[in-house]
Amino acid sequence: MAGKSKAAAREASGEEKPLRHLLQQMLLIRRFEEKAAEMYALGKIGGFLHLYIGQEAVAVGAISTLRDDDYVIAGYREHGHALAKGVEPRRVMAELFGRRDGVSKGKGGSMHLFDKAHRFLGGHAIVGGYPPIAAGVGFAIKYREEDRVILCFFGDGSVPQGEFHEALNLSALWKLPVVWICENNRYAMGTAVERALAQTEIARHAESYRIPGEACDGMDVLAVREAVARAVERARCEKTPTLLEARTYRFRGHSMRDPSAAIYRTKAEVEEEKKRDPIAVFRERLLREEVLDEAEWKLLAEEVEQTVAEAVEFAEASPEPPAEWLLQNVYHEEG
Ligand SMILES: Cc1ncc(C[n+]2csc(CCOP(=O)(O)OP(=O)(O)O)c2C)c(N)n1
Ligand SMILES: [Mg+2]
Repeated sequence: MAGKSKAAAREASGEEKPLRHLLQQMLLIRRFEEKAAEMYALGKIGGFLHLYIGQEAVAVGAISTLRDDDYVIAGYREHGHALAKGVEPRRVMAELFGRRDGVSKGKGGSMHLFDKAHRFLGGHAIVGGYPPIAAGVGFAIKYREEDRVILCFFGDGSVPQGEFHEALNLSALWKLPVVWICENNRYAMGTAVERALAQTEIARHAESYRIPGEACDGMDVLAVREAVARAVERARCEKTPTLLEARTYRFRGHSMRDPSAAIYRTKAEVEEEKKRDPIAVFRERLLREEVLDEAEWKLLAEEVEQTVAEAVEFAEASPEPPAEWLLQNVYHEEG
C-alpha cells in the first residue's frame, strides 16, 4: 500500500511489537479502569482510586520499548503501568478489591501495586517521594554491571519537589540508567502547572543536570514509543539518564472522590482534549493504514471485555487476607 506509514512497515518487518498489541493494551487499561470505577461505585473497592483514563498512550508506548528484565516504578495512578508491564489483570483487580490474591496480597490497594516477578516496583503514594528509589535502582544496576534500565513515571506535581531534583542530579552525576518520564497532564489535583512551576517547559529542567531532555506528544503512542526508545538505548548503552516530558491529559477527576464537575478546569477544555483520545486516534490510524480492519477490531475489543470480566470474577472469588497477615511484610522479609 502506497499510503502505509513507516510504523506499518516496521510492523511488517517484525522489528517491533505489533501495533495492534499497543492498541489492545491501551484498550485493556481503559476498560479495566472503567470497570474499576463501576466496582468503586458499588462499594467493592475502598480507599482511593485514581484513574489513568486519557493517559494510556504514555505507559503503553514507553513500556513497549523494554525488555522483561527491565524495571518500572510509578506513582499512585499506576494501574496502566502495571498492566503494560505484564502484571496479570486479575491480580491487579484482586488488589483493588483488597483480596489475598492481589499483587500486594490485598494489603496495598490501588496506590500500592507491586510485583517483583514482573519487575514492577510500585505503586507509590507520596508525590515526588520515589524518584530517589529509582535512582537507587539505577545505582544497583550499574553496581552489578547489568545492562537493564528503569523507567520512572511521575506527574507534573513531582517536579517542584526537592527529592525529584536530588534524584535527577545523582542520576546525572553517577551516570545511572534511569529514564525519567514526566506525565504532564497539566494539573496536580486542582493546581495548574503554571501555578506551581517557574519553568513550565518540564523537559528543560534537564539542562540543569546536563542530561538530554525531550518533550513528546503523550496522546500519541508511537511518538511516546520513539522518544522512550531513544532514551532507553542511551540508558542501556551509555548509562546516560534522560528527562522526558509526555504531554498528556486526564479525562476523569483527580480521583474517584474528585467530582468531575471540577472548578479548576472548564468543561470545554476537557471536551477539547477528548478529541485527542489516544485510543480513538490510534484506532482510526490503524484502520486507515489497513493494519487493522473492523472485524479484527471487534475481536480485539471482545477479548479485552472478556479479560476484564474474568478479572472481576477472580477478584470476587478471592478471599479476604487473614488477620495474621497484618504485620507480615511490614519490614523486608524474604518470600
Ligand atoms: C508529598 C505529597 N504531598 C501531597 C500529596 C497529596 N497529593 C496527592 S496527589 C497530588 C497531586 C499530584 O499531581 P501530579 O504529580 O501532577 O500527578 P497526577 O495526579 O496529575 O497524575 C497531591 C498534591 C501527596 N500524596 N504527597
Ligand atoms: Mg498532573
